[in-house]
Amino acid sequence: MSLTPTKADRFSFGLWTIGYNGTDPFGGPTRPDLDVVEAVTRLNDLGAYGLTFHDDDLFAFGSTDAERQKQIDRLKQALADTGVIVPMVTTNLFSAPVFKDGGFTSNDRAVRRFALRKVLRNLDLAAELGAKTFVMWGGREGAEYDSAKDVQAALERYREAVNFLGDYVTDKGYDIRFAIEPKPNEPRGDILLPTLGHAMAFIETLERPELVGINPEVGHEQMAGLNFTAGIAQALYQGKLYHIDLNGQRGIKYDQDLVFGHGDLQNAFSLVDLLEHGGVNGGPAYDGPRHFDYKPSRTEDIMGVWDSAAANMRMYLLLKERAEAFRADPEVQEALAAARVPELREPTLNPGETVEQLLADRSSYEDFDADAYFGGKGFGFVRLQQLAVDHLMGAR
Ligand code: DIG
Ligand code: MN
Ligand code: MN
Repeated sequence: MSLTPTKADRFSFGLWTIGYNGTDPFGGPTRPDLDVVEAVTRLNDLGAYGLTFHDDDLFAFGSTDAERQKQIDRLKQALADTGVIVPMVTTNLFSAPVFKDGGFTSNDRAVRRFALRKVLRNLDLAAELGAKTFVMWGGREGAEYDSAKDVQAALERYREAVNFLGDYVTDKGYDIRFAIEPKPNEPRGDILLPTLGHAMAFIETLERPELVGINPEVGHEQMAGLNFTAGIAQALYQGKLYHIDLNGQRGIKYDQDLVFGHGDLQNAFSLVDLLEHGGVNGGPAYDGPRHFDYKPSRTEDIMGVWDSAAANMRMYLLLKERAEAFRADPEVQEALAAARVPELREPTLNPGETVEQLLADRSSYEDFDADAYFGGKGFGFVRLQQLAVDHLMGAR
């Protein structure tokens, strides 16, 4: 298996990631701004297939129509020159001061209407560029103080906005689906729809739930102390994994946006194993972009930026190679069987079994020897885990 990224791997990057100039809450930029043409050119050279962006990444907030169009035209030319595509577009409803209390759920109704207009315009651009996914990360939708935000009303405003946007893309005939990106906090003290579970529950309240999925980010679920791979498994189970933000996070702290795999490496391994082998007959479970939403560390120079972009793709391909070997290992298959992992796919009830039939089956209860589990045969999960770590470390 090759470790050289190709467009067939569907690796994509946010313009805001490689373009991150190092500014953080405690210090200014450590790198100059990155031009979009340079970004597309270099990503293409590295083997990436896609570039994603917020409107404000491509042209500054408040740009004139002429300034906006110039940047769009430059991007289009760079895409034509390289074959790089735009799989996803998203809107910045979090940087400008006007959004200091959010966009769709600002207490200020005029701001909410302004946010809707900004998104409508960006949806037209997304359609023009052929993007199939429109991400909505509500980074500023939330509060620091419980009394300051009527969360029930905020959810209703968010629902109103997403229903309206769903009507818009449907009426325009755009081939676009929405993906809500959860995050528990930062920059707001608490962000609305903080985890993928909250987001998936919310989607079920919408007029067109089939138009809306989720764009979970590794570090965001892990900031909430959750297992990202398990969350992705539920998103897949519910058919709601419309996009994914890959990066790294080392524990419950501020959003680190590290290179993919540079945080919880074992969970990165199980995630790639799930994406690549969690589908029918052990095939891929997800066929969308492998999108990196990370920040090249503030300590790096521009060479470090491109090294970090390459590192994301290398990490994915290395983990994909290890997962391949893990699944092909006869001893792993034997350990999986001993741990009865495949048995979980067997329905608990017999086909069409009724309550009466279950009650009549004495082996299910009356004759079932629960005591035999004390001191009895274990599941061998630790041996299985060591086999996984052996493969992860290239020891097999
Ligand atoms: C942060 O994790 C968010 C924003 O960067 C963007 O709106 C979204 C797109 O992936 N991720
Ligand atoms: Mn993040
Ligand atoms: Mn993200």
